[in-house]
Amino acid sequence: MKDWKEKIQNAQSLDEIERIRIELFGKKGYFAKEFERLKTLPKDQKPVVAKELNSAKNTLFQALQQKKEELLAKEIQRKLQSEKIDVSLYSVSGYKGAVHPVQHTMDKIIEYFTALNYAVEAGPLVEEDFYNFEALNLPKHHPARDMQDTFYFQDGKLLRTHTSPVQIRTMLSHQPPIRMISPGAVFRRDFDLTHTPMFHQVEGLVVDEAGKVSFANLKFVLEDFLKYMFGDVNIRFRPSFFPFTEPSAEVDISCIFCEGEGCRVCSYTGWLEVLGCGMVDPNVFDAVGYKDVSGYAFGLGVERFAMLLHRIGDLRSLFEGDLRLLEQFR
Ligand code: 2NL
Repeated sequence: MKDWKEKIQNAQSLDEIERIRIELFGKKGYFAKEFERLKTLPKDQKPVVAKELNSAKNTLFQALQQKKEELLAKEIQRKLQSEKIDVSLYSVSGYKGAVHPVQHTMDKIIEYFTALNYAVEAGPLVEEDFYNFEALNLPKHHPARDMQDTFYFQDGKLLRTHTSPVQIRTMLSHQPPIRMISPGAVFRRDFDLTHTPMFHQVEGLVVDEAGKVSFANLKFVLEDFLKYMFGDVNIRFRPSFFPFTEPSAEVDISCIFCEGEGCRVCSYTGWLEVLGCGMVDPNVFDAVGYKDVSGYAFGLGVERFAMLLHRIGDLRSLFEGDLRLLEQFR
């Protein structure tokens, strides 16, 4: 009994414990033999020895169990130590991430306007006709709707064709003054060399009491913005038309590839069109219930800005996810 206890105490491994268990409690083990021997004893001795045997069996079984748990805990500690991984270590190889040129361009645009205290607003990609068209002075069956071929859902909802619905939603939930931009993805049924069905826009809107916001304010901000984006370029405003602004203008910068000399990129005009803008049409203010206000708005395509800034020749290369392009922007 004492020998067995010592043997258990001195066990070094779970394997050893298992061997002792078989020696003690196995079919041909110590206790099996002792209980067999019990049968040969005189009748009066049997109960006494049986009691001793049972008590020894219980004691040793508990000692074995305790030692087993002790060794198991040690084994777990040893495994935790040997399999420890330092997740804070730097990896030795592999690709570093990079900001995609479209996101990088959008970030730079957002940075300019947030510095001027413009709020950055977002809205749903799946829109309703009212916010995307109706409120923007684009009534149903108006030919101008064809300008932006739209993805429709069967229930009449649509993928927004511009981020203007974000401005409409903001005007409906806030009172002027408003000073905001809405960057985000937009969708049009258009896919060729210079168009992708998804692209990104940043639109801007400023509204205040009537007379407080002028075309001159708009011109100053956009000229300053374009110099921030493109450096020392010449800028011109050309009269244009949008259903949601009146008057409207398109904005050109002098070609950054030929500096206005004329090249393939600017179609030998010396100018690149980069923006649309204007004073918000009174019909838009009527649609959102604004009275006695004036405001300006503008919109731009982020992919076009990214291509000019990073001198990327083919629009589609922005969407292919080719690491050879992306690696150049690390
Ligand atoms: C372009 C032209 C533009 C706007 C977008 C706008 C929004 C509201 C009211 C009035 Cl809620 N206007 N947005 C105005 C002028 C031009 O975008 O060529 N974008 C690529």
